[in-house]
Amino acid sequence: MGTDKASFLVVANRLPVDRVELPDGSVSWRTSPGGLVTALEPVMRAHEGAWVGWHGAPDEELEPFEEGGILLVPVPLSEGEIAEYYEGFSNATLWPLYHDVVAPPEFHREWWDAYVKVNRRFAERAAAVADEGATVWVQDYQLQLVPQMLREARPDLKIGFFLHIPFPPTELFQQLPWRTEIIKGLLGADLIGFQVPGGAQNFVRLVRQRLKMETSRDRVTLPNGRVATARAYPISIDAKAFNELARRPDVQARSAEIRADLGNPKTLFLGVDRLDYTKGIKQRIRAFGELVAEGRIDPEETVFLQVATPSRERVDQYKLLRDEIDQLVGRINGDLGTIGNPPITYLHASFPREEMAAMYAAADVMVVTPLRDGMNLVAKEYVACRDGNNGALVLSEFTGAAKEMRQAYQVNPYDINGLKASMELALRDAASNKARRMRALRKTVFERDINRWASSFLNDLDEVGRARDGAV
Ligand code: ADQ
Repeated sequence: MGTDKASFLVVANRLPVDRVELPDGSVSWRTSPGGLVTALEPVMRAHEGAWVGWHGAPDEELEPFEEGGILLVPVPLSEGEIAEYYEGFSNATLWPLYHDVVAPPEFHREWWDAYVKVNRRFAERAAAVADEGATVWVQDYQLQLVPQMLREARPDLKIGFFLHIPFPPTELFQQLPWRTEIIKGLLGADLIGFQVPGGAQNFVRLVRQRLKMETSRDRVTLPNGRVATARAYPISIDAKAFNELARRPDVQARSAEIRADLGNPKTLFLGVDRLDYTKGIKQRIRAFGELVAEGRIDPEETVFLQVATPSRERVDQYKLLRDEIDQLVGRINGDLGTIGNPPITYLHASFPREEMAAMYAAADVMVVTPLRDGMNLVAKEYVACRDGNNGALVLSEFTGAAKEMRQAYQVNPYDINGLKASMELALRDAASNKARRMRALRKTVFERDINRWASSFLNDLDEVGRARDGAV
């Protein structure tokens, strides 16, 4: 990589690598297999790309290093900053506020101060690494001030921002004591991407109402004449790769083994989530429990497998949720199970992609019931793995994915009776109906994959950036 400057940069809270210790005791890094990394890898390679982010350990300064053709630029975070910037402001203020306040957001001035300080550090690192005229793509709610900070330091850059979580209705956003600073932070970008058109519209409306700036459809004209554009780019997955994974003989064999281990039920319901209060896990488990209790589902024939990845375990709301789900599952299994036949199998663990694909391939009904979700990739992963056009997707209308996945069995997860009815329909619907729905869903997921997401954002960024420079 001859130079320590890059012409394409991603700035995200986390670097896309995890530290691994090798048998000889030396330390190495392994790329974490997220969709974002896969999608951006070709762009990274073609442009001598760099990724700026925290490497995952507190109180540690690391020099930039190269891994898999990408220059990784670690940003240090102290123990206190992790508590205040990450667990605090990002995950206990912004996360609940942006997800319809399904948990009460906490507002603390010290958390905000840490958020500003850490955002500045990310912006400084990015400014130091970016080549003249480089493209910088800032990711997500942890770094909403970075676009403006970067713009001030480096007006030559093309700056894009993508928000992976919902942008809230203006009435909720207004609760934030630092609402003006956040909007101004985002407006530092040339292109601000959201998961759904409603998010972009909410943002533009806020700019007009609060900052009295001139707006026209998806464009905002700042007082200095610069234009920032706000548009929707629904994120997706590498559908082809998921499909191929699910078809692999070893994954198929594992899929059969999972069903056998669950007692070869006639029907397997599946839930897969990060353990988060936005995901509606309690609602779906309660609905399933009631269906069993009322005799509408026979637990001898039908079982529910729920897997939840441990997440944000030091944030209070997440500890509480974990206990509540443990209790709920325990109560249902205690009341309704028989020896060797618990209606619900619950695993609090993270699994490799192969295992996820095997579970998706095994499941007859996938239940995705968030109370609010920016997109929800699990719904798309399930569909990508249903090679035989069988299976059914129950999907909350409050996910970004619901906007594209119209043929899912859509539900309002707050309406437990409605949810029960839809779960039952997904179980009993005619095979021909399920196949028709699944075919349509698969078409959408394969056409609009992660590569299309990345290239449409980056093409638009290029275009709005060139328009700014007066080149078009
Ligand atoms: P998340 O809230 O994390 O993402 P989601 O989009 O569903 O939600 O992605 C979860 C990912 O984690 C999926 O790829 C899934 O396979 C994986 N996963 C879940 N449980 C797992 C387990 N037990 N073991 C291993 N892997 C597991 C945020 C937003 C979403 C948005 C994405 C991408 O909240 O709305 O879709 O970013 O923008």
